[in-house]
Amino acid sequence: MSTIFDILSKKVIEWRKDESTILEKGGAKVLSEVTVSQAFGGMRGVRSIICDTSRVPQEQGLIIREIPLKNLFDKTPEEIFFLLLTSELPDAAQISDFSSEIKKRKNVPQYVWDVLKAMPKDSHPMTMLNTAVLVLQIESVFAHQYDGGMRKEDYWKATLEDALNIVAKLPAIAAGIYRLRFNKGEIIPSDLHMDLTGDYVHMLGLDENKKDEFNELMRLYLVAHCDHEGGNVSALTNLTINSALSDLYYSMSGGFNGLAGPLHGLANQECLKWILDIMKKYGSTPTKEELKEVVWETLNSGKVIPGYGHAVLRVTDPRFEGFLQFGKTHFPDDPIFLTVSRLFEVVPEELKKVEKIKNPWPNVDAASGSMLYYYGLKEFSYYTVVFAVSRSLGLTAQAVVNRAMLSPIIRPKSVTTKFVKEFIS
Ligand code: CMX
Repeated sequence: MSTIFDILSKKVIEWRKDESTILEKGGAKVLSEVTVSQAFGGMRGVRSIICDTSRVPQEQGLIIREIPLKNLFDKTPEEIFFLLLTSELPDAAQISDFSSEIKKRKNVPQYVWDVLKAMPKDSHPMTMLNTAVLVLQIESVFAHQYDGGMRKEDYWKATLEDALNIVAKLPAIAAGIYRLRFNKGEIIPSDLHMDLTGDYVHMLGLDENKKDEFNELMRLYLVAHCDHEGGNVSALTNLTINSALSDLYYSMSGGFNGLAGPLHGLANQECLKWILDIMKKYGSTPTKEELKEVVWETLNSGKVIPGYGHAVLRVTDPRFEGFLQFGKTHFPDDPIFLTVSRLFEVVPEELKKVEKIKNPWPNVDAASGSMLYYYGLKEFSYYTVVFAVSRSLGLTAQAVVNRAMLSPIIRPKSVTTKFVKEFIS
């Protein structure tokens, strides 16, 4: 039976051939031009990165290896990881083999727990996660083999080793952080027989009540956040660091630091906080009129409406739609969920009135936090960690693919403001 290494070995040959042909035929074609506004404006819309794991058309949202996310909502994180890496969904034998490959790599060394336990008690859970990943760098197969003089053609194999190890260990690390940081008692050891979702839920150790439903939510959560093309902050950071031949532990820790920002992955924490504050102010689920009032209060105080807007999307995020549907199915009358749904009826119409906002529609973070809250995961500073566990699938897969394609160091050119002044005159 093929292992993931055998499957990718064949794919890599095809992919490299494909790239040679593209460069031969069209290497000189212009893919994008950069205006002065784009250079000052965070390079928005500049097409200058190749990412094959997923794409995000602005009118559709996430498409993973040419399959729209909404057609993948019933998959497991393992299946999605296989898809991201290989471009194909696994058959029964392949997923069984791939899942075993992950299961045998779950063990987290004791020194990781020692470092986490030594951190300040009020450390942000994302700081703990990024530290744990960085501390694990000593395990990097890539770093060791690179020191031993590995051939460039084989870089991807060592990167895949690191990728599998990181993805396998992250649920245990993330769950351990939850228990340490929020005084939940002893760290619960990983069950080597469980899949990624089941084991993560098991190690979080939340109330047994509705465990199956929570398991189902976590599976959806880990699938929905897995990847979002190559230009977002965490992906670009990860790829840039990785392109210096820093190993995946260095680059993932860096990418996660970006994910920790309030305009990126931290928005789910901010969003739920905002919703709970609103509910506190109005006593329960506010009316549409009250929500309108809050939206303008927030905007007029110079703050963003968390969970709304997107740098790329111009429609409702399909990930938001997935969570909305989950809430409607499992807890339609929950007051927090009702507030989330009602905000969806109110916010876009109000944001449309603000000319500068390009996308008034909700992104994934507008709903995801409220789902976790419902099942008893109430510490919202932890939510970005769950996001990171999921995003590790895409970040690691992107790095493996880039190494397979022998991608060079990322090094765009910067110019000074003085240069631009002279250039435009
Ligand atoms: N509320 C208020 N103002 C908003 C807004 C929102 N939800 N979304 C955009 N704007 C503002 C921007 O801050 C910007 O204002 P300035 O020119 O004064 O700086 C202006 O509208 C134009 O922004 P844009 O081109 O529409 O959006 P950007 O690509 O610059 O930013 C994003 C995208 C996500 C950072 C922004 O929409 C935002 O801050 N949203 C709220 C935070 C959030 O939900 N982030 C999660 C994104 C998903 C993720 O990456 O995880």
